[in-house]
This record gives sequence, C-alpha cells and structure tokens, in this order.
Amino acid sequence: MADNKPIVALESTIISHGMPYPSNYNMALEVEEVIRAGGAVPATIAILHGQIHVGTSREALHLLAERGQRVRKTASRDLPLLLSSQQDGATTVSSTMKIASMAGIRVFVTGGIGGVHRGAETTGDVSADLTELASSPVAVVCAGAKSILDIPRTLEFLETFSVPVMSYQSDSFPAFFTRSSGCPSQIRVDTPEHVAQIISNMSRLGMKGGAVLGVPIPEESAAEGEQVEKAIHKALMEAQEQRVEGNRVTPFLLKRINELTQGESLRANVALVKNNAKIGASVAVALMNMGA
Ligand code: PSU
Ligand code: MN
Repeated sequence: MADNKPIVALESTIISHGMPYPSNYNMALEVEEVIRAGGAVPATIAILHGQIHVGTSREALHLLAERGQRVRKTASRDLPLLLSSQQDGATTVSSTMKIASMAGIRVFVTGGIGGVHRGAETTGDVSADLTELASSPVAVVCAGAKSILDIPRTLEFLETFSVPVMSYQSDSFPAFFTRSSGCPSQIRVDTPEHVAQIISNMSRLGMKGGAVLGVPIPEESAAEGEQVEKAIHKALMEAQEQRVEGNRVTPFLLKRINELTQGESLRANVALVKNNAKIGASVAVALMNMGA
C-alpha cells in the first residue's frame, strides 16, 4: 500500500472449509501467484492466534489448509469473539469484506458468495455475506452463487440493498459450476476498466456498500453441468435428512458435492477461482491506473 500497488484481498474459509487438503493449500498458493502475475499484490485475510492478518505467510496458509474444518469458520459477527481469544479463524466473505474495507482494500477475489438458501422462507437462512455486501465498500469478484442457493432470491436481496451486480462478458448472472443461472444480471461489463469505473462511481456517490462481479466459469472447465446439478440435489436431500443446520450447511454441501462428483467439482472449483483471480487483479490494476 505504501508503494501504491494494487492489492487484492482473498478469503480463508475457502481454504479451510471449501476444499480438501492438500488441494486447498495448492489452490491458495496458485491463486496468490495468479494475482502477482496480473500485476497486483495478494492479501489473504485470516485470524491467527486471535489477531487479524491481512497478508498471510506460507506457513500460516499451510496451517489453515491442513487443519481444515477444525479452524473456526469466522463470519463478521464472530470477529469480536475471535479477537478476545487465542484462536485461529478462517474468514468468510462477510468478515473478509469487513477487514478489507478497514484496510482500504477495494477488490476481493473468491470462488462463490453465500446467499439466500433454498427454503429460506421457512428456515430464515440468509448468509451474512449479503448483509456485509450492503454495508462494506468492497467489490467481490466471484463465479456467482452455487445452485445450492436460491439465486433469484439472492439477487432480489442485493437489489433491495442497492448492491450493484455485474456480470463479466455475459448478460446473465453465473451459477458457479455453470456459466449462467438463467437470471439476468443488472450490469454487463466487458472490460476491467468498465468495472473500475463502476467501483469508482460508487465511491463518488458515497455509496456505503459493496458490489458483486460475477465471472462465469471458463468454458473449458465448466464441469458437466448435469452431473454436478444432480449431486447438488442429492446433497441437499442428505443435509435435510441428517438435519444439518446453520453455518454447517455450506461446508457440508461442498464436501458432499465433491465426493459425489469424484473430484470433478473440485477441479472446476480451482479453475474458476484462478480465473476470478486473473480478472480481479486486472480490475485492481485498472482502479489504480484511473487514480481512483
Ligand atoms: N461458497 C463456495 N465456497 C465457499 C463458500 C461459499 O462456493 O467456500 C464459503 C465462503 O467463505 C462464504 C461462506 O462466505 O461459505 C458462506 O457461508 P454461509 O452460507 O454459512 O454464510
Ligand atoms: Mn447461514
């Protein structure tokens, strides 16, 4: 930051809870490398021993990856507790956004965001990622939201809370493993410069919240949509049968989907995160070049 370099934030729940070891460790290192190759500086955010880290050492990344689900999943509301403990915490999209905005970082790359869960009309399960998007001024570059979520309701929520939703070189909002959710996106953007302009306009307007940039999974990595979709439905049923609830739902589903698709979803997941990192770095560079 002192050298005026573009910085890209990264989350750590995707490492500890989103993928199995050691793929998660390799993914974390590769994604940082993609960001450096794109001319930006990666800053993986995590809580280590009760302290916030913006930029994480290789050793710490390895610890987060190897300890996996034993590292506490830390959303924004968990931060006050973690800071008064000696614990390690893996930050979700919500807490990573909050910390990034405190540090003055405006671009954040991840795989998928949380959203309104299917069946939320009875369970009320809505990810804090969405409320954080409404209140922290950070652009989240992602491959959309998984179809384990209710995507139309997720997009309605973002509209209600005035969060701009962009899709990169596409008219529709992406659905993680598949390039289109079937829902139109609010804004189509075709260049990193256009994204940077939107972000810069948000701050000129004094908008308090963030933005979402959905980047469709690369064509060549789009896993057999149907196979992954089937696995998603099966995993959702199992979660219901086993009464998996609350913040255990997302990690449970991600793990089961990976098992059911025999690693195909994992490979696709890694490929899309790396692609998001490439686009995210180019957006951070464009923002810097605009002097915004
Ligand atoms: N979606 C993914 N991979 C992930 C997550 C979501 O495809 O790793 C993680 C992110 O850290 C996100 C969190 O912020 O799950 C959302 O969890 P919840 O639904 O409990 O809010
Ligand atoms: Mn939840």
